[in-house]
Amino acid sequence: APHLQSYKDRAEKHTNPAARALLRCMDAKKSNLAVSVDVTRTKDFFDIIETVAPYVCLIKTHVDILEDWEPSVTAKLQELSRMHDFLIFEDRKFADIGNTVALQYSSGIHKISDWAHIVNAHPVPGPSVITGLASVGMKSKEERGVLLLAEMSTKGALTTGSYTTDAVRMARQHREFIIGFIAQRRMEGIGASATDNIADEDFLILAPGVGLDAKGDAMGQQYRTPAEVVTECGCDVIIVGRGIIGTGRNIDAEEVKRQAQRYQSAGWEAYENRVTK
Ligand code: BMP
Repeated sequence: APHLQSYKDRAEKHTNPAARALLRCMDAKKSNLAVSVDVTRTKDFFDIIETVAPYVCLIKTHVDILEDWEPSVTAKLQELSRMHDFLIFEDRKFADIGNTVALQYSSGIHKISDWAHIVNAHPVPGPSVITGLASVGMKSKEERGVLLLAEMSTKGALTTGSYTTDAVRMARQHREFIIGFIAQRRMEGIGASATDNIADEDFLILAPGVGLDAKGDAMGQQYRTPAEVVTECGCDVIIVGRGIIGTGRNIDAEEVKRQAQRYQSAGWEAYENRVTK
């Protein structure tokens, strides 16, 4: 089972270049921490990224919330990604017909496929959402991969039961491009039939809804600790936003750095407790 293997071993075996790059980076930096940089001003966005960069394997963005976005933002983001060795995940949550998501991924002002190593998609439209994204991402010369949202962290989410199982089945049909899931637990083997070759299945599980102090927010978000998420539930990457960046206003760089270090150690310790068991 992949979750008992080291990130390093999994990096060597994985067939998708973006998944390989992420696992390699996690091993090299001893970090399974992704920071979600949910701020509206470009200056704060880069101040946070430069502060947390040494402690993360991945920076998660919502570029559509930046008020003063301009094309140079993504050029600078890519430069920082190379300089500090982290991957970029645009949390775009595509959820439309194949033709539309292909355009949303490649075009518009953000041209996401030019700079994001990883994006995500809701499985709700069925396999066409994957076909659409793959028509762009699989043609790229760069490392590209997609995560399906198999579960959400919010109270009352509809992503349960057969919806989640069917999401895993959809991913299994496109393992060269679907590198894993946004989810709250491991998904390998779920919904598999006897004819599925699941022995070498290695889906990365990236889990949002992680916090060491708060249990939730006023809008339905629910938090669990890195130990619950990584050791008990077998997730690979912890995604942390406000636990590290605070409210996103009046950013205190020293505090952001302290929290990033704290979550990096907690996430790594939770991983070590899992693989050495
Ligand atoms: P925070 O740690 O501040 O609650 O932020 C969580 C981040 O993860 C947000 O950017 C949100 O869009 C994202 N997210 C989530 O919280 N739950 C999900 O199920 C899926 C997400 O993408």
